Amino acid sequence: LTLGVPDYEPTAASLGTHQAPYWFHRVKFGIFIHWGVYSVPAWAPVGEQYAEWYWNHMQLPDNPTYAHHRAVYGEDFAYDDFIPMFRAEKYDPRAWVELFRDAGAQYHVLTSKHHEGFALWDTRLADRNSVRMGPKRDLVKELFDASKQYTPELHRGLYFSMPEWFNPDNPWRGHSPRNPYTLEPVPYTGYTSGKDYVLGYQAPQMLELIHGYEPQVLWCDIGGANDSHHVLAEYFNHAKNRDKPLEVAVNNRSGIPFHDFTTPEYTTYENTVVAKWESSRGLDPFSYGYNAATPDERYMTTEEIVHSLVDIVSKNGNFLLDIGPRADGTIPEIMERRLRETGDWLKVNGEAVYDTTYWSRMAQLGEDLRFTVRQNRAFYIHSLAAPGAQLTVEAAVPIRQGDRVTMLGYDRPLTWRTRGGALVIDVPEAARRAGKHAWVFKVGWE
Ligand code: FUL
Repeated sequence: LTLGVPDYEPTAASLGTHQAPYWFHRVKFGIFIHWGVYSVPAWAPVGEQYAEWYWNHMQLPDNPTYAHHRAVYGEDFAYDDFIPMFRAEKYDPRAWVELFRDAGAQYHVLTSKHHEGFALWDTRLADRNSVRMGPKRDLVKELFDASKQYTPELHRGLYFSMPEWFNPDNPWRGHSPRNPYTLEPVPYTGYTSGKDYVLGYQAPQMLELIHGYEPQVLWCDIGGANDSHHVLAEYFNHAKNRDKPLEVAVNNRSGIPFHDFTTPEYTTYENTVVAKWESSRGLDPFSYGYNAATPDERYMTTEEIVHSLVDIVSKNGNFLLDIGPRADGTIPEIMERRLRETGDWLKVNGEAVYDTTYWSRMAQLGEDLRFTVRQNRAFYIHSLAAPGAQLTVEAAVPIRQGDRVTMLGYDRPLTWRTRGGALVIDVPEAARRAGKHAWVFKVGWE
């Protein structure tokens, strides 16, 4: 009798048998972290451009970052002159993961390497990494170690940019970073063809992460030239054949048609999408990396975060909410506050979020209502607006005589009736005042 599951092979048919693991369906809320050399200048036109694209933007004369860079640092200041200023001297990975947990998140995804090519781990493949330069620390390892030790219930993922901006085969060849003096592309690893880049550098780096750090999510970016059939087969086999098997998920940006989940960016889907998906965005109005120019009042409010989370989860998505730490490793106060406030809401209402599924009949909603379901146990109605004295739900809510209706965060059962096809719930003033951001009504089937 053989119970072994056969190994994955580097073919479309074999990879196609892999799916997002069950935990990835259950978790719903993760924290994305964009941190790198770009966290030093930390600048972009507010609400318009991604600050983590600084190196690219500073070389385009029509881009406001070009003028900003010259004014603040001077025209002789190259992007890599920021590296010694990226010191992470106040980086406290334990404080980070405990904050993520307190925010009610159940996974985190750190940029192991963004398009700038600066690795936050101890890669053998390039000197431009955080162990040899800048912080002189393995930032990825420290985060994973802290997470395993202090928040073992969290799942750990890594972002990885497939093409760096110098890669000859990358999709933005025309916008590759240039030496600011000669305007030549910057070939700092010495690869001159895309094939050498992929086989000699990109794939080996991904394997370093897979074997050395064991991310449970591999969040690839941009695609382009790749060896992803082999890399992902190895990823899945490594996870499966480990002493204590890991369940892992890969997104849809590894450059091949295979994926476990899709990734709408600064947007979500209009309706339920049954294949697993995850929407990401920054707390910043339009940046993943820290933009020091963004005033606090432009950040997402806690209400917007809660509404996004509820909307996404009700349509079968996960919400990967991004923060941009400063170059010293501190998390800006406004970001920390927003995460803690989100955690406060989830402490009361999390049972209507975690481990739920979408309602198959969610179509034709009003603006303000969303629904989630806990298998065989409960049906949840999320009101994104403060309810009046009665909440009327014009949908065929699965409720029977004798079912109990409650509001999360309010301890007394609520009276209800059906009128026509609608469910009408009486909402006492005290219940309305007990809630905020989204009021969650529970139809208990137990
Ligand atoms: C995009 C990148 O270009 C952004 O900088 C960011 O990392 C986002 C999550 O993916 O494609």
